Amino acid sequence: MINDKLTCMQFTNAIVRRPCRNMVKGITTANLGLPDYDNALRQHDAYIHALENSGLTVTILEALDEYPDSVFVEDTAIVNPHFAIVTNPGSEARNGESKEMEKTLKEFFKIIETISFPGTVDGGDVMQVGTHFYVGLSGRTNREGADRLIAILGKYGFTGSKTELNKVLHLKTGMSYLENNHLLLSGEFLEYPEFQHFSIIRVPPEESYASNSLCINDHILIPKGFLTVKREIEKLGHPIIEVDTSEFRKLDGGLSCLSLRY
Ligand code: CIR
Repeated sequence: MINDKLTCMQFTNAIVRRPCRNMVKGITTANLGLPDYDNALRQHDAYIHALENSGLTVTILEALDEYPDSVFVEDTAIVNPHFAIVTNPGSEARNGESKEMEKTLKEFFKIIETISFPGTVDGGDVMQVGTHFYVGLSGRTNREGADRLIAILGKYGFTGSKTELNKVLHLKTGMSYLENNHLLLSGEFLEYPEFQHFSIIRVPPEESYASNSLCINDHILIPKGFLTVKREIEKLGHPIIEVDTSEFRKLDGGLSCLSLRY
């Protein structure tokens, strides 16, 4: 399933959902003020262009006002070219989002698996590295959900392991796999033994938001305005696309949260 010669994860498709007006009611710990809806729409347009410029065909779903956080589609499913796993998001306010996403996934995937109670999983806690998946145990993803996810992945020849996190929202809030063994890593995760075999790009605390970046088809998307991280990633030699996600940051959301890629 995985081609060793590839340098970045090769994807052909992405699914995004337009931000809704109610996004101002989204869950947040950020203390950065309320998002500006019109600016969020402009930033979302630019995000879609960045995905397209990385070679993806993007399916754009309509806004869902009943779910203020529904722009963060990554949490609703785990997808790859062969199958989709509909998650069971751990926050009550967001739990129905995955049912909405399932309707779309049925159009694109023949095989759909699901995580259900008592298990909860947010896709932001799931990081793929080749045929292995790191699954964060967080305030959103519980042990039952992670075990169920790893069992499902096992049916398709993938492995999984669990990592407890204490300080950040999701596993990928603090790390991104940039292929070829490069791991962008920050905060509490820097000393975790399970990540020490990677070639670690240390993210300084003041740029921790940029730990959530995206490697797509030889391009690396990074959030705009994080110069140290940008300089380090430039050394990998991939074209970099900077994307301004400041309105989504106000809701604890980063680059990966805004799409499903497969
Ligand atoms: C939430 O708290 O669920 C949203 N405000 C942010 C979700 C960000 N998603 C992600 O990191 N995958």
